[in-house]
Amino acid sequence: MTAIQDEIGEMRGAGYSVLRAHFTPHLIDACREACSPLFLAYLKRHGSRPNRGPYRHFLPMSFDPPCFAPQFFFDDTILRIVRGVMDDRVVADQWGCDLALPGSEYQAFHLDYRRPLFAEEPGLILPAHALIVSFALARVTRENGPLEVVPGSHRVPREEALRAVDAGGAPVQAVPLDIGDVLIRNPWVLHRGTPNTSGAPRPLVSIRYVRRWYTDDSREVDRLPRSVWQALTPAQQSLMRFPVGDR
Ligand SMILES: O=C(O)CCC(=O)C(=O)O
Repeated sequence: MTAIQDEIGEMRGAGYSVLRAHFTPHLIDACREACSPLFLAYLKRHGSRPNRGPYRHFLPMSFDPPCFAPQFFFDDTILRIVRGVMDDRVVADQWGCDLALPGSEYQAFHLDYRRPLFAEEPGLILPAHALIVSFALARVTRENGPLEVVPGSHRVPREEALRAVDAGGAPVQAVPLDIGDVLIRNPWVLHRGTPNTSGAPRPLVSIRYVRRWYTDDSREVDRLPRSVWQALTPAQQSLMRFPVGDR
């Protein structure tokens, strides 16, 4: 089995996988330096209205380089895994950041979807039609709130998986991340944010890839500047489902 097939196997079984030291630190450093002032400006405007629970914000990421880098979206290994789990026609449709601020607490375990694909069969277990690819702009340790996941819970009806977690009968795994590590996860894996007891925000950036037939605009996205769009190859453009701006 190749390494890619191993990762695809992990995604099918556990529902998540971490590629260690995958992105070069200078890409992450450049992203963090450019985004930090934008995060501060966002918090100035919206800080009193957290949208993911107390002291937690999900905000759209800028597509202005170097917040945006093509390497984040078009990485060959990541795309081979994402396409291997779903199919060759996937598109990216979300680019955002979960900012867990000091003071944030445990979230309830949850899945990341608003509506089941088939409302009449909410417990139906289906192959993945979305995957979330995340990387952190600061090391994620026990102190600043790693994501916790319940491996394999995407293969169990949600109510049953939640009952098992409540009863302490399901394994819960914290996912600390170093700079450059990439977490790929099925959003149907039960997960929660954990408390940030450090003195600094914990930014976790995410790209969502979905099967081309799936649409859902539940999360705000920024416009892709026209100049950035025009610099992409046709193959890259066909992977991007984002509004393109005028400039
Ligand atoms: O930021 C985190 O650690 C988790 C956030 C999350 O899962 C959510 O808000 O849905």
